[in-house]
Amino acid sequence: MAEIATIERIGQFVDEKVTLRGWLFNKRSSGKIRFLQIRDGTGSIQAVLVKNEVSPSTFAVADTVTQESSLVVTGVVRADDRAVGGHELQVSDIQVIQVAEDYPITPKEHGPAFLLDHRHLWLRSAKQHAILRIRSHLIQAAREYLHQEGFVLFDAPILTPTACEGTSTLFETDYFYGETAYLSQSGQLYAEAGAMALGKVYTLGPTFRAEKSKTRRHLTEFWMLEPEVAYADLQDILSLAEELVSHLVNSVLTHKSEELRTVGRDLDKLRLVVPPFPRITYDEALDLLRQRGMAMKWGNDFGATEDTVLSEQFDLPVMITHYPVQAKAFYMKSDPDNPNLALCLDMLAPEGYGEIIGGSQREDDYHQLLEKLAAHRLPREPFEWYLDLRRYGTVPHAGFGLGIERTIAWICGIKHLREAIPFPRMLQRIYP
Ligand code: NSS
Repeated sequence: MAEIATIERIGQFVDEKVTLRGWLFNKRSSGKIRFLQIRDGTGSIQAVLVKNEVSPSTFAVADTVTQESSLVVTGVVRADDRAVGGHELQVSDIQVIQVAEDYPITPKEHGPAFLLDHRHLWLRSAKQHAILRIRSHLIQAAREYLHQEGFVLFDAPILTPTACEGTSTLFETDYFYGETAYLSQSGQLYAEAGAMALGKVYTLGPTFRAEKSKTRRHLTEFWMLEPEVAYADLQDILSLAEELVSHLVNSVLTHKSEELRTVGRDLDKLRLVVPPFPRITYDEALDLLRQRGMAMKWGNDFGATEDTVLSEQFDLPVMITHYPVQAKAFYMKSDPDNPNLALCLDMLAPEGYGEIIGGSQREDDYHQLLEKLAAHRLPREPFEWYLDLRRYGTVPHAGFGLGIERTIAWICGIKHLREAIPFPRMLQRIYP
């Protein structure tokens, strides 16, 4: 019996006989040789069958087997510089588990709607496979980084009684006894309770926004990483944000360079992502926009167009601080030097990718927070627990949320968020 190997680790088995368990990706033939491109989830490899070296029945399999048929292939691993990945498998035996029906996704071009309808199969394509491996690595790297920095994982609820990021994008559902529950827009408010209990915490989970916008940057279900720190101010989390983001980029560059090449990313652009990141205020950003002929009234938040233009001005992610309070959420602390400004930050990824982080120092004063709730027309009662955090040992604290899919889209250089999550949920899509 040959040892069961994975393509990822095939280099450890040069000149040894191994068994690979996978699927047929592609095939071609040339005279008395058959080339099967096999993928096994960890990578892909070319398996070579030579007519005189295998049994006639094994050789015949190569001619009948179809794209995405499941196969168990045994052979000797050969190092070969010309082969993709540097290795080939010289096949001695093939066991067909299932001959696949006509596979809908062929090597020819397909439109996005077709691919999204077949997302459950599209995941197997080389580019999608690479993006999802980068996603897995990025989340792992974020967890490890925060763990090393002394953060405690703190899981926030998904079903909540209140809004966090405004009432216009809430998904509503009936709860028991006539109550209404909302799908969480952000774990932040709960992370604040966590920070008061544990000091430094983070949440990582799915969040929901009933966004009616049909843009390439909006999902209705997306994942957010939210660190929250007690005894921290805006400056502290600006530093945390740039350290975290540069660590993530560097970690993907180090460990997932092959995948980045598969998605066609310009690695040199990513290598530039080293702190310090440029920091500008909202007013300075407004000036930059005006210089580029984009008239914007002071007081409004930047939209996708403004974010794109701003982020094209920098090679590094840029952090924009001190937005007008009226443009931002109720929980943000106002700047004591200018109460019209919020102590907040947005981080915009370069190359036109736009916002990947939103965060702030939090309003820690009980009376100020009451006023802010009223100004945003939010009811007081469901926020009583949140007000308690200001009644019992309130301290300055701050945090931010990093959008996982936006960060992946930027790092992978893909235009649309729908490829950065296994099953995207968008305005007009909940299938498959
Ligand atoms: O709305 S945010 O700007 N901020 C918050 O939710 C804070 N409560 C986070 C915090 O301070 N703990 O969203 C944060 C990030 C934003 O920068 C995007 O990267 C991402 O979450 N985000 C989204 N990604 C995909 N689709 C949608 N609709 C979306 N909305 C925000």
